[in-house]
Amino acid sequence: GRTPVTVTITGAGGQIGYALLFRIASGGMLGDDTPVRLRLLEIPQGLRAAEGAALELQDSAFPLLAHVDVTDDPAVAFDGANVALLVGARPRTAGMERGDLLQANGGIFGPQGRAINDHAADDVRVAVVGNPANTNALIAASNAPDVPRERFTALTRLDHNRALGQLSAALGTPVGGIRGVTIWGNHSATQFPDVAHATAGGDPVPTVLAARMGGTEAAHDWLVDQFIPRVARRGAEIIEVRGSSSVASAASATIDHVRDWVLGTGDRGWTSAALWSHGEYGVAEGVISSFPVTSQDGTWSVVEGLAVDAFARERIDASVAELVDEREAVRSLGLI
Ligand code: NAX
Repeated sequence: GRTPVTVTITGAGGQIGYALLFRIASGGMLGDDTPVRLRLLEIPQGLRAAEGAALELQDSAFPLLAHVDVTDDPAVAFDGANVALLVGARPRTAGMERGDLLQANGGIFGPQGRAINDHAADDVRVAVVGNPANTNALIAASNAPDVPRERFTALTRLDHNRALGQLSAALGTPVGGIRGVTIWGNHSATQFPDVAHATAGGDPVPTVLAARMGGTEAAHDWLVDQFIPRVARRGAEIIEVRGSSSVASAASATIDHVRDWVLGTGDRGWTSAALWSHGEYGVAEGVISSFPVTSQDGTWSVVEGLAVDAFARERIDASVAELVDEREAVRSLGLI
């Protein structure tokens, strides 16, 4: 058979880890013909939970699952990693300032970036899920000088999927019939879910919205007052309704992100992912910001040439300004 692909999952003993592992092991991420070897990284207090998940993986008898290792040593966890899913992070607790949060996460993502640099496979692809995801990805990338910057990404696919879900419900179009949605900027409340170039069932979404809502102004109001905040604050809504944060949808989005990255987006149009900026669309260089992206042969590319109107410009700039701010903060803390 084929050589197994090594997938490292940090925070594997946590909630998202638990939802991710079984989908990866059943072939949902890398395909039905690709065996996987899982390496689960936890901190000492999370090891038992990860070990328990490993027992259940064994009990699931997945034909594609070649091996599972559980460790609290990043050097072991990232050894030979082809795919690294950085899920474990330090959550913000009551009274914690942003500087404290970034400092604590720098203590995680700096060493993990170095371990990836020193131990991962040459083709390693990294997806950061743990928040603040974009800046954690920047810290990891900055601590891995031998790994191409393009291999460090942060997840905005959950935001993208949330936008698809909201549009689908508003328009009565199945999600599969909607294309050309973009999440720009940071995975935070400043993100900009953009439907200016989207189509539903082949029709331009702005036109369809205007027809349904009684004019372009009403459609714009719906976007500003309902759609954008609902998508950007969906995480809080899930906590309120479910009594716990997004887990299965976050794991599902992580699977989508890696599957599209490795296997390609094909003819399904673009999706969203946060990538190292080279200045595309006027986004500051050297922050990890969400863009419209396609993937081919294992490489993401930013979709070029989309028109950005004044409204979009303002929203993109505001979210990028937050990323630049976070970068300044981690720079002044000596984390990058
Ligand atoms: P949990 O608290 O259930 O799990 C996190 C796990 O990470 C814990 O088991 C903990 O022991 C472990 N961990 C902490 N530091 C570690 C380290 N240095 N090395 C290895 N493991 C470590 O959180 P969960 O619900 O799984 O969420 C994980 C992260 O995803 C959080 O940071 C959360 O904010 C983030 N999210 C990101 C989303 C996105 O779209 N980018 C959406 C969902 C989620 O909110």
